[in-house]
Amino acid sequence: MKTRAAVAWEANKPLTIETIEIGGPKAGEVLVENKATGICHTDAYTLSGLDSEGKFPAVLGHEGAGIVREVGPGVTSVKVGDHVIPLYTPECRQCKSCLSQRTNLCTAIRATQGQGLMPDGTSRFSCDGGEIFHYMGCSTFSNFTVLPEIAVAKVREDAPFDKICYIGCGVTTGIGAVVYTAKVWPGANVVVFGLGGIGLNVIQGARMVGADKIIGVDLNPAKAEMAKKFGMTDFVNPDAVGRDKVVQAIVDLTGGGADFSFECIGNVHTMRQALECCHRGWGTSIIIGVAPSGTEIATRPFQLVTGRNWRGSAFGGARGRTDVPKIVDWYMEGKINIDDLITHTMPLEDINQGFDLMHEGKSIRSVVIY
Ligand code: NAD
Ligand code: AHE
Ligand code: ZN
Repeated sequence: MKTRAAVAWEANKPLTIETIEIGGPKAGEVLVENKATGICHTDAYTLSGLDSEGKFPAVLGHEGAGIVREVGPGVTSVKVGDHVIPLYTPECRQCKSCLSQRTNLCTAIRATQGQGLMPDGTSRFSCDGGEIFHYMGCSTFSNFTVLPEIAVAKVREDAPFDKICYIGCGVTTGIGAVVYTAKVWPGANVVVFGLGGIGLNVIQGARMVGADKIIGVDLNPAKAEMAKKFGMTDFVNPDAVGRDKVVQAIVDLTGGGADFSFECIGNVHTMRQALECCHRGWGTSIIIGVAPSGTEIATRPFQLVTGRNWRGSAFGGARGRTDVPKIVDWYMEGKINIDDLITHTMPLEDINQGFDLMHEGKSIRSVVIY
């Protein structure tokens, strides 16, 4: 069948809207009609050409929500008409990682996903006979997409697509990093580097679990207002305190260092600051930001010898099929705020404006509505 999609033909070029071919679902797969998709900084990262797994041409997008329109042979966990959120971190419940209960990083289809292909090693997208790659197993910048059933979370049907699509990445990544990865305790001091679509969700997660000080760090002072609304208690502008004095400013504010810090930028220099502003003996820094391939992090090993912990978090440590429906419930019950973070909506034709707004620092989340 045919579908409308925004295609990334090559790195650093605007997406173009095309009518492309999409093959139907094979065994264990489903065809999903996307109703909405957010634009995450990771889409921009891959489009920039800095992603070692970035393949072109591709249909990008990994923050969607939609309806199952067709199921392939053997599909048992969802049916036609179900509302779903595509998962770039699937949950097969059978691989070593899923069974370990120690990680959300399911390995069932990771190898082919990283190559822009479905689990059988083929692409289902093509245009004028030429192959187009999938992206992060989701390709939500296409109106219709094909996914393995282990890569969709079935969600309640009264939840609005144009809001819950954000749970497909940003909301879950930020809140999950607090709740599932770091397990921030009530009364903890928390520092958040980067007050964008991810960092603001870390902030609301920290407030939700009862953190004491929630310190935000961003070069763009315009981000402070929204951050305060979501629970930020103190703001550090690196240009105001001096870029080499950010660590000291946080140590002073917290009376010795943060219990937890979260890097939500994707910059190896701020990753170092995020570690070094943590409290001696126990402070834990969580890397969420995705840094350009080829870059490396550095610190004095003494920082770790003296008890600071350096960790990372993908998709907030959430197990997609298990945890995503619960996060949708949190939203529907008013426990988390998504609406105010979606600052812009647009039709697919205007998707490049969403990228422009992100680069200009004018949006938190842009959502494309099909
Ligand atoms: P965003 O563009 O919305 O926000 C980034 C923020 O960082 C902006 O407010 C910007 O002003 C600020 N910033 C940039 N450079 C800075 C610096 N040197 N010092 C202080 N602030 C600075 O991006 P986002 O969608 O929130 O994504 C943030 C990062 O998280 C990206 O690297 C993205 O790829 C990554 N990410 C990771 C995961 C994961 O599972 N680990 C999931 C989603 C996104
Ligand atoms: N392909 C990139 C890695 C990008 C990356 O780290 N992705 C995160 C999700 S970002 C969502 O916005 C992730 O889940 N990582 C775990 C995984 O298995 O990919 C690169 O740099 O090579
Ligand atoms: Zn993302």
